[in-house]
Amino acid sequence: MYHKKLKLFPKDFLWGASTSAYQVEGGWNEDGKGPSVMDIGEHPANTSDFKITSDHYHHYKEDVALLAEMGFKVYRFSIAWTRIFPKGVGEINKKGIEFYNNLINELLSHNIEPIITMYHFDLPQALQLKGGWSNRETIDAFENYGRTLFINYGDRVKYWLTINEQNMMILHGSALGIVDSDGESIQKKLYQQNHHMLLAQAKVMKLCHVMCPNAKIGPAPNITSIYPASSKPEDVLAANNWSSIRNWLYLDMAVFGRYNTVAWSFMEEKGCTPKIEPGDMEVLSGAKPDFIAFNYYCTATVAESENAHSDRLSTGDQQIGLGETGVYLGAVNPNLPKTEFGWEIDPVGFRITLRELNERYNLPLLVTENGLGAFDKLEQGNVVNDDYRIDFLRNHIKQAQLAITDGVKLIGYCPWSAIDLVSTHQGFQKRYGFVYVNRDEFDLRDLRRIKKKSFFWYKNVILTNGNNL
Ligand code: BGP
Repeated sequence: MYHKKLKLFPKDFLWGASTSAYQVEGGWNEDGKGPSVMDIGEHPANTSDFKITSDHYHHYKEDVALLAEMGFKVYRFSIAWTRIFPKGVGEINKKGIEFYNNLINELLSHNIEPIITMYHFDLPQALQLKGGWSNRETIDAFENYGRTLFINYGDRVKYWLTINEQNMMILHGSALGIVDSDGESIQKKLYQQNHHMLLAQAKVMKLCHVMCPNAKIGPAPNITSIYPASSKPEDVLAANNWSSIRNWLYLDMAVFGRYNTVAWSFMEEKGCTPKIEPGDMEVLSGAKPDFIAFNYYCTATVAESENAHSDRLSTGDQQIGLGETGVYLGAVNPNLPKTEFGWEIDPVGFRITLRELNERYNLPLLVTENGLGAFDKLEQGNVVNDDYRIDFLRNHIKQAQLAITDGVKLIGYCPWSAIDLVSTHQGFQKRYGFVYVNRDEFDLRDLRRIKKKSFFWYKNVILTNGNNL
């Protein structure tokens, strides 16, 4: 739909950007922090580990000052569960509590509201050794951890996110360190873990509403519209299948407290329906999010699964789905360009996704990730000319404004990432930040912070409340 006049971004729009603890903090075993599955998981060859990353743990004041200089209204970061509870449960680590107290206070002193992700892939290794999310005790451990966060930070934090990209942990668990194969069908195990994570999420949402009545809490999955590869009804059906399994399984439960029917029939078909204990469905339907946060990188295009598709992709990750026999087959969208790392670029798909979420759930929406990973180059004179990133973000923000004009209740935009950090699978060379961190894959150099061209551009976007792109 074309609009003669665009609506403006709301006056209190939450401009900011995102990071996650294991990708940005470093200090992986300092001040009593315990190991997480990300700290000790395997890394693809030739990529950095997560031990030092951008060393934000020691640079947080300088980093917050840079975010403030850009005019951030919010900063989305995650708390490392293992800084608070080194073993996931048990004794609280005071130094961990102190670090996030300092970070939150530093942000507030610069008028930046914290948006906290409680759990971003980094499950405590001690819990993993006891079965991780397969063990129902992890649900209680998460609730206990959530309670501790609300007690310690609930007086100052207004926005909470439960679990980052639960759907990606289930669909790509092996890449995110949460799966260990011990003979049982991996898929069955994963959907049982999914059920437990959904319960854990419902419990902390409820707890948050009781303990912090002025705060808001929501889930943070990776959501994208799914296109059929052609107008063939079978392809449209495949897109519908994949959308239910990839997107709505997670959000229908968070919002409506019930399993999505197509996703459930998929689990039945695969023999991987979770065991539901008495009382579980009451817990799941007894909690409601205040908003939906979601990460958007690009859309997906799929065909009917029986068709051998010549453009079938050879690798799978958060954005690239390979396929599932009898359900869908990943396809290339010939209308979209790609990033240097092979992810399609689809700003219009961002508007479509925003509309779809709005129509389905009628809740405020918060974008918690969106961005371009690239091989940035530090040029002479401390300059990084990341015009490609500016183009990417500009085109997405334009579509966000169109979605707002369409009637979508979008409350904020936090692209990935505030500063450079280690990518989930592709090391430090895949950079996303507004701030360049001077290190390479293995040589830590001086970890100096350098403002990229996009830093100055985004500062002006925020200053003009999105009017000057
Ligand atoms: C999301 C994760 C982030 C981040 C981002 C970019 O799935 O929530 O943690 O890693 O993707 O992905 P990558 O680092 O693989 O480029």
